[in-house]
Amino acid sequence: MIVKKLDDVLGTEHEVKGGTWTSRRLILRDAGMGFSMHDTLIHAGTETLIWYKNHLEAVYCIEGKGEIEVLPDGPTYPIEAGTLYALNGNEKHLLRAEEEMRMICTFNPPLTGLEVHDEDGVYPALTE
Ligand code: 9YT
Repeated sequence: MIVKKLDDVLGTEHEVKGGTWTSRRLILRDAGMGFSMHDTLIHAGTETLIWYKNHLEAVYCIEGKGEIEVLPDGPTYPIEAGTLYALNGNEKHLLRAEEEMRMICTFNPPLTGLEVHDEDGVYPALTE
């Protein structure tokens, strides 16, 4: 059994900063759970291009406000505390934060820990 607090991750290599977000990675691949789980901040006033070609991601907003625009043609959905979105079709999207958004993100397959987006908003596929 794993018991962890957000404080255990802050200031470690598992507090990963992207240009527009900070991801506090709580459960990673080495936990053997089959998914990873992150407590992620999307910074206010930002727009992030994301395209998880190699992962499925579900995101549950617990604080803040923004929107997600599915590319290339929409739709655009508002996001607030209590909104979940699940990218079950590897959708390319733009994530905008009007206020700082705090999101609980789960990835399948799990991230190993240190991934940041490439220029297309992609995390690499795992190679053994
Ligand atoms: C919602 C989202 O995908 N934000 C980017 C960061 C990512 N979720 C992560 O690595 O925690």
